[in-house]
Amino acid sequence: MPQALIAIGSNLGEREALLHRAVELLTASDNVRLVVASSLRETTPVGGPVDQPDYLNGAVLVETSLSPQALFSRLMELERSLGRVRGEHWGPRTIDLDLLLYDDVVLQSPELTLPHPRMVQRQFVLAPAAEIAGDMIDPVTGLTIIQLLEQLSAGKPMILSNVHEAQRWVLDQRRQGKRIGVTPTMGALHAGHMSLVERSRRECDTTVVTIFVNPMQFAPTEDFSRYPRQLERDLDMLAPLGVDLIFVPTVEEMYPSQFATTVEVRELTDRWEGAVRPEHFVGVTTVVLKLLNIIPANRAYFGQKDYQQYVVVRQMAADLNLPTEIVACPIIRETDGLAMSSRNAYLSADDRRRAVVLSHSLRAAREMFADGERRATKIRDAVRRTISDEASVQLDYVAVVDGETLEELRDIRESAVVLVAARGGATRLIDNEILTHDVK
Ligand code: PH2
Ligand code: MG
Ligand code: MG
Repeated sequence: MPQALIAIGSNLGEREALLHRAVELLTASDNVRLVVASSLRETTPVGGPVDQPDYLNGAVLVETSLSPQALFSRLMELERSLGRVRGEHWGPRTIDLDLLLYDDVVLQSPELTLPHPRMVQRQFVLAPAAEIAGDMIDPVTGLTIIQLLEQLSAGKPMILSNVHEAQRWVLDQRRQGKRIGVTPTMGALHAGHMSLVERSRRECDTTVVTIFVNPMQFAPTEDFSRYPRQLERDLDMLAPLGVDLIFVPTVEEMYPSQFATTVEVRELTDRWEGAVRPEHFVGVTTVVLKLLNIIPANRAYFGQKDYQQYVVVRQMAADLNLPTEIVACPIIRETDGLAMSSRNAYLSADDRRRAVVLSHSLRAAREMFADGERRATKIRDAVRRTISDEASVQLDYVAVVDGETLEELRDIRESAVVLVAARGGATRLIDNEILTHDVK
């Protein structure tokens, strides 16, 4: 039979008697059976009016044949029958019965959200829940109640999966005058991501990381389903960095079934990656705009590794007057020069060794430029030859482009960007190099 975890609380009237009565009434019928109840503890009110009395909080685990909605309605009925009057938001209440988890159900409906969207932010909920159901898993983060509690108590980042909770949290930070930095990621974090987060930590007061493998930016033939997902490892990597919030929405949360809007940056997205991956950038700009609306940050950090993505996102931000500054951070490389990417994990040992040809070819371009070569075609052809020499790496394109328009150049004046894309085995690899006078 399904198990449901319920938080109970009271800060008005005979608190203890009310809580016992609620559990008794809830588990009196055959369709709800008590598995275990936690101890009750005094807690300081969180939120709501300033001088409200302390709460008594606990949690109960039940087995039930009721559906989540039916159980939820039952809890509401009980609240009414025990004198709960709905008045002030977060005001004092004789009884509060919150459905936290119902097996591994993830649900988003106007009346009921599962898991409970504020569960992970609240010590007064997680502590009694950990006492009786520490191993129960939050189906959104995959973390146990005990892990969520540890995460919260150690001053570790808040993990939110609910759009409105995340938005409310960030808006509250902004009201406190904090400068917010956000690093949007698809998880499978590596040193490149870490460098973005570190920069955000240096430049901003509050640092947010989003982890969302965005289905809209993958074509049906691409690697959405096998894209690496390793949230626990990602959280461990972020732990020492001092991140404040990690936003990990579900696909249903980001794209409910009636979702209908896309954002397209024209022209810049026709070329290069856009030509090889036709719908890709629409997916990117749509999700980035959504993420920046949910996390209204002062700055958003992107890797220069995805150079065209950076230019496209910057164009969108300018065109749509986003208040967020789009920042690009330098490419972080493996010791042999391979640009870090979550997709490098797909490479076989052989392909991994050969993949270094991309960064080698770019180094050659940099040297030619340093030696005074300004004919873009000469540089492009040299890069192309280097990559073609590695027979097992299939070249998609090499281009020497203007860093803003992404149009191919004939002659380089101030600066240029060399873009390369290739396939090593089945894995797509991209890299780039900015050529400028003043650096190096
Ligand atoms: N419930 C709230 C708001 N604040 N604070 C404590 N300590 N305990 C609660 O149960 C509680 C609260 C709204 O449901
Ligand atoms: Mg409630
Ligand atoms: Mg509550």
